[in-house]
Amino acid sequence: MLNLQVNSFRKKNNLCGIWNFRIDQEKIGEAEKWYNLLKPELDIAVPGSWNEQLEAEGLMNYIGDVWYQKELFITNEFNEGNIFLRIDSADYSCKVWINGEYVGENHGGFLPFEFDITRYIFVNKINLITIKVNNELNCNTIPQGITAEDYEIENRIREETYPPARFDFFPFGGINRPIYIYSTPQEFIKDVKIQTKLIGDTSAKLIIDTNINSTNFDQIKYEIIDDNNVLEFTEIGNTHLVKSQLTIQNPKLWNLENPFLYKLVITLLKKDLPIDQYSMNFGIRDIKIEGNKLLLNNKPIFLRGFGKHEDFPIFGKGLNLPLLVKDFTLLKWINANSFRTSHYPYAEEWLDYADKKGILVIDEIPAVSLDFRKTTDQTLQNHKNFIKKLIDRDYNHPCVIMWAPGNEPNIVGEESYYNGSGEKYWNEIYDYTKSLDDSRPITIPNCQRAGVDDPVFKFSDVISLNRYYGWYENPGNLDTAIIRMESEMDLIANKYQKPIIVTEFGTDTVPGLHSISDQMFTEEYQSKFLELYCKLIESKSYTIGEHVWNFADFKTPQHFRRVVNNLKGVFTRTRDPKQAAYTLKKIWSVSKF
Ligand code: GCB
Repeated sequence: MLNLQVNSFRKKNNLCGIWNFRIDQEKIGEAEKWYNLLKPELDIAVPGSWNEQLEAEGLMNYIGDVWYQKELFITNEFNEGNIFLRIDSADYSCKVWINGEYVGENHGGFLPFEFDITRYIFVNKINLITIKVNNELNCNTIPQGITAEDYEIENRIREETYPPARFDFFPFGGINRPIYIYSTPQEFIKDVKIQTKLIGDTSAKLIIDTNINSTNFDQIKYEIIDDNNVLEFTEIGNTHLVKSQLTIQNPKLWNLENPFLYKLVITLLKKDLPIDQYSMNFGIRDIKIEGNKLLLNNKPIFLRGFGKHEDFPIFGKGLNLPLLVKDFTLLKWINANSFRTSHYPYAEEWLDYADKKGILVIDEIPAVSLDFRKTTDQTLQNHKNFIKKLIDRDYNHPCVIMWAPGNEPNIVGEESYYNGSGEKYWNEIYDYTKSLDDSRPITIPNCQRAGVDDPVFKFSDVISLNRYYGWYENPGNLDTAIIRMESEMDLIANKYQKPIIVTEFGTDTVPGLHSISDQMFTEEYQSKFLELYCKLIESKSYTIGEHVWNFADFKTPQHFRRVVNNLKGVFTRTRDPKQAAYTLKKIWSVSKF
């Protein structure tokens, strides 16, 4: 799915701003046709989650339906071609009406979707756009949901959170990423996929697949631009899918020190005249596993960084560009080279920026803590759909070096998971992901509770371990923690003979709390814990990375083990450094290779 852009053929209207807003706790909005006139009670900023923004209106923990409405004047510029409504994410499902007419719906948060609204829009007039958003989850959705009743039926009273969630991040609801109306010409470039492959040291093969909505064009022109040169070639048109191949000699590679991006400009031509154009950046780089090593452009690389979250006070999960810039400066400051989009795809702006700044990304989908007592055929289907949409959006990003089609399955320790059902499930997910992209390794982080026989090990090219010895296990006892961590890592490395990343390790830390002995929650404890873990992980020849949990404190559902936030951040929720930030900065200033 292509990013939006404005040029002489394509227009775009940004609908971000203040929208009319109404809560629909009784779910009566559709019967009462609120899409004709909302009678708004409140306002809401888009992008942004409703929870903290409208806390004073009682929405902090709200799960259910809400309605957004906005009037928009559509200018004459949109008179020709196709008009689309694009929502970069509405968490977790939504329905759309334009001028009172039902347009469509989308299920699944965290990724963009769009509707062709050409026939619903009045040009040169005011149009009424209505969006109903719902943030309920169930056992078929990705992520899976849970209710207060489920906790009781399953006798998991002490595990109950409010709002109920199967995961340890706040279930922020709302239109969390931008909304646009955009237009394309009648005949337009729908999608572009660029595969790059290094051949020896001196050339790279490029395969460009361009998808066009029509066959009514004669030629398609490609220009590949680097700093000083333009490589141009043309293909004959009249097919929906144009496949092109070429070789670039002495390519400028995308790497961490110099994340070089080429520019590709594609122009559709009819009778020698341009009828549409799309330009995009791409990088040439190679990522592969060889033995125990992760190789970027044939050179070993060791991942140092974090699991993150999209989370900030008041914004919730709303796209927050100043925060994005700040976080990348902090990643560079602390000498990190990578992060994981735990536990869902982030706004594409994060990937664009990682491409630009030379930061590597493990791209994850929200199949977090799947409960195998509850998965259904529908869960599997939704899971696959999610993977497809993720790869459709993110395939062209050089920063994305690995797919994580899940995180910590079977955290509840269900026995039947090991009788073949878990294996069958992950086998399908693995094969499906590979069928969409076999150029990137796959990893599915394992939790300690799922143990060393977790079938995800078999279906991961790289083993990812989330471990908390010294926190949830052996609290306060770092000596024992490190001994147990080492023996488990050695065992798994021996058993599976695959490289390992420790994708989570960390301690909750209250900034300003200090102690001269090993006391949980103090800054010294977090700092020492991370130092010991990094030392251990980096001493093993089978490891290829360490991702601290977490980059910054983040809001969680309410539970007695959380003080509003998960405090495992190395930075606070508002990005002040804890002592551990300086410790990591120092450790990571020394190159691993
Ligand atoms: C985990 C989860 C993560 C939690 C973390 C914790 O294993 O993957 O979502 O936030 O542990 O802090 O408990």
